[in-house]
Amino acid sequence: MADAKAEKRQKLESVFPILRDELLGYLKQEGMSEDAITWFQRNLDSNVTGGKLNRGMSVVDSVEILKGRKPTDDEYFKAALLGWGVEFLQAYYLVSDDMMDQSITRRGQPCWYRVEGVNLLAINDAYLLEGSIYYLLKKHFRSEPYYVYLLDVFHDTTFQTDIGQLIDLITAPEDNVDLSKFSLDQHQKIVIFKTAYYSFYLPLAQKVLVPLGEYFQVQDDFLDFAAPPEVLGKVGTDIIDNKCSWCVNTALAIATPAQRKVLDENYGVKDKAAEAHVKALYEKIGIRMRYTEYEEGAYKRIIDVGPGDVKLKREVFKAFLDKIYKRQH
Ligand code: DMA
Ligand code: MG
Ligand code: MG
Ligand code: MG
Repeated sequence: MADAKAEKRQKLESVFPILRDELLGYLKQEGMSEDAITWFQRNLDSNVTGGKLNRGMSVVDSVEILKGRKPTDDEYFKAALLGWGVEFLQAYYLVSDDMMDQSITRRGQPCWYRVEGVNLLAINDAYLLEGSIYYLLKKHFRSEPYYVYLLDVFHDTTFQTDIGQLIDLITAPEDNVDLSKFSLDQHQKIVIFKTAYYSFYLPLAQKVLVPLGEYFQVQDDFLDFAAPPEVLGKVGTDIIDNKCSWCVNTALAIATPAQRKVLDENYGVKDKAAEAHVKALYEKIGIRMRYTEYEEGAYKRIIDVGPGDVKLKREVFKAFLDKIYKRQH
């Protein structure tokens, strides 16, 4: 089972160099300098690869399950390309998200904008990652009847994610901590828009996958607090950054007035000691146990409502869910 998964992953990974070379080929064809080509290649290699590839794999798995048979080579390539399209979109968001969140590491490496010589060029590198999606879609799908639909779904989820990032950032400005802006309802809106659409709706384009995406971002919020950086591949910054995270909203929902005071005084404060106070409070309210309860509840809820009335095979749904249930990073 583990081997089959590794094999599937390798197969998908082997498509990446093809796509990368097509993109680099375009720059070559346009007479761009070696410097430009090398820069773009480094951008692609550093930011698109090295992740868990969950989103990309989900696209390929879904195509296979929905077809009910092994895809032909051409079908596989197209599915893999779309999977990589989602990974490119993810890369685009991670590069910009890390700048806005002032994060330090990503996937066990320094964030791209912190790499020597990159800095604010990372903004343009993010745009290049986004533009790459549409170059590849056009190249391979232009004459398909569903081409416009593909463009739509990528554009729509991009816009939704932009809105999610907006509400994430303005709900939790780093220089103005105001926990009265937080609530589990506001948090739900943020996670659905900033994560669920592009991570789960986009790979399969089924509305029912949004709750799954919501659950996934709650995991991301919890792991930011709970997972060791060496396992997570990034150092959590949510407390220091004043993020509207599942953890703080869960704490706010049950805090005594004294605990609320601790949060007001320490949340979003750029100081390790303040962060430690918040973490201690999380432990005190039993956040780990609450998270476990949330996670088990989410799994049951998702499995129950999942396939039912929608024309989506239970198997597709479960394949998604099992990729992330109880994940540690
Ligand atoms: C994730 O938000 C959303 C996007 C669009 C990348 P986040 O800042 O919590 O992500 P991470 O924890 O990976 O920085
Ligand atoms: Mg972030
Ligand atoms: Mg963010
Ligand atoms: Mg996070």
